[in-house]
Amino acid sequence: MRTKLLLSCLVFLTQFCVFAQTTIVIRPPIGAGKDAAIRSDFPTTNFGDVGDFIANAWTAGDPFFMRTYFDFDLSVLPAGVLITNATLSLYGNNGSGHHQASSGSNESWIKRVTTPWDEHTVTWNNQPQTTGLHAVTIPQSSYQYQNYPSIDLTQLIQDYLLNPESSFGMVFMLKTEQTYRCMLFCSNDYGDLSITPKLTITYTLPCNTLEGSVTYANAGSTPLAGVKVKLIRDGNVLADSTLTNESGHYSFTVCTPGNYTVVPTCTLPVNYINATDALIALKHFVGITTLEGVFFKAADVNQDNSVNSTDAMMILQRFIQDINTFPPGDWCFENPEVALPDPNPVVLNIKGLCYGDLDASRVNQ
Ligand SMILES: [Ca+2]
Ligand SMILES: [Ca+2]
Ligand SMILES: [Ca+2]
Repeated sequence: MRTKLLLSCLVFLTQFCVFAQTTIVIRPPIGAGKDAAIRSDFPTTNFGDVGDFIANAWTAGDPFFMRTYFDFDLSVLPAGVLITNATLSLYGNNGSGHHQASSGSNESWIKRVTTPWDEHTVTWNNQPQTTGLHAVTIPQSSYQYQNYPSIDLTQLIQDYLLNPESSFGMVFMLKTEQTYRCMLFCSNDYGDLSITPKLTITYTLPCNTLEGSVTYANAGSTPLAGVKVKLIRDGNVLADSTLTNESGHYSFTVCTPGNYTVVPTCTLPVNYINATDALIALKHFVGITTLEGVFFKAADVNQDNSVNSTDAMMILQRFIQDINTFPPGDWCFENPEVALPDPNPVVLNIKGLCYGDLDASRVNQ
């Protein structure tokens, strides 16, 4: 029983091991949002710039219907977010002759749109397709110009993010399109930004696993055990540190967004610096070979961002023990960078070399 309880707690903790909650409000400037009404008795006319955000069934001589397609730019959300809450706010439009309280219920739908549409070409005849999955009900209004400041779209927005290839905004339409029913709000084109449609989203991100191995840059990729690996956030914050295990493996759990750099530091003994290493530096200098990556870094023993005869000479001096250190120290590593959070586990394998050991002949002692 205790084990079971403990396991449940662990599952609970794992599920709730997430980045802190973030809330954003999406309300584009007037005219910069995406919404358009369509009307059945003007089946080829676009109403992309009207101030009405409308779902109705009315008459103008003959009966007609109106629906409103709309979308919010969700690209402002980081990839992989978990939506904890999404609220749509719609505000009553009293600048029009339409009425909400009318014959029969004006209860309406908000459904996800599954095919593309354009704000300035969508019409009744070419309106996109929708799905009823997790469709949201806007309940019947109690009075004219009623505001609906907290319509819960949490599940619908999560669907939207999980199915980007089939999510193109939403439609607002009456549940029963029967004459003299209407629900009317202000669109993004309405002249008062404070009552245009607004989407408020609260989200979290799962913590990231950041792991990899630290190995010597030789043919066998010899694991470097006991290497201290520091995790630096945004250039100067020491976020965490750990030691590599016998396989050279390291692992971090990261729950704070930021730009991370992995910085191994090593005090293992340096050996096998010899004339061959100096020759490799010289070959690079004269263009016979090209040193790249951590090999270039390890060859630049005086750390002046070039590899030349001065470096070759210093490597020789180290070989004959004329000097016993290089200006930047004994070890250099790749220092990979990654922006977190990332929806997937991040693997960063890191190569290291002793400064000067350009044929990677060092052996573990
Ligand atoms: Ca519009
Ligand atoms: Ca140099
Ligand atoms: Ca060597």
